[in-house]
Amino acid sequence: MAEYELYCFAQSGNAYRAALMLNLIGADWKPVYVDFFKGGETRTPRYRTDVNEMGEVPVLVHGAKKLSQSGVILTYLAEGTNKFLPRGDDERFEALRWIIFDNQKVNGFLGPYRFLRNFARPAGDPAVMAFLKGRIDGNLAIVDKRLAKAPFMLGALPTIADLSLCAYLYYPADEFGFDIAAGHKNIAAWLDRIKALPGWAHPYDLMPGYPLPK
Ligand SMILES: N[C@@H](CCC(=O)N[C@@H](CS)C(=O)NCC(=O)O)C(=O)O
Repeated sequence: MAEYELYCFAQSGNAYRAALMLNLIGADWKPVYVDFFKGGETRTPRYRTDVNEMGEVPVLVHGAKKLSQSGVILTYLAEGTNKFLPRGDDERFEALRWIIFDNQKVNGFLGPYRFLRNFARPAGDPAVMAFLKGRIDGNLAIVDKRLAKAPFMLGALPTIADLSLCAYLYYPADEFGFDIAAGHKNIAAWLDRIKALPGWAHPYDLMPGYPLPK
């Protein structure tokens, strides 16, 4: 049995944060496929009782511990392995600040936008899509500006703040209908830097469930 198990599916950027971290730290891990699209597994009473009362992926199982919320999982892995760990109190709070901003305002809007565009039937209402797109553009610009100062979010080295923020940005541009990297040059260079780290893999290669059956 692998040391870590991660409940996930390929299309989930939220789960990708944890899967990427596990791969980058060279952990002994295996994915546990969650049938979100066809089976609605996260909404079943069994999932909510046995796996996660919040009805979400990712969920990390490590021995007797079962953790959800990607920010918590990233923190747990960083503290347990000393990798991608923010150093000292100032960096720790700074990482938390960006992880919360990301969850609410960057990938917190990108995830639903991509879902409504690609997977929801009927697809998202145009007014809702326009609202989300406006928020996404504004918030990506904030991240891009920050990345003009240093190679990674907190400075010279990558931390869990970077692994959180990149969650949806490696998915194909046509799933969003706009090219994030093309519009934000500092984000594009930063994505290349993360991609160059040993152990990096694309979400569709790292987690099960791609492509979706017709
Ligand atoms: N803030 C959470 C978000 C998790 C989340 O929304 N996961 C989605 C998949 S991308 C999910 O499981 N949704 C299930 C549902 O809404 O029923 C995290 O970072 O882990």
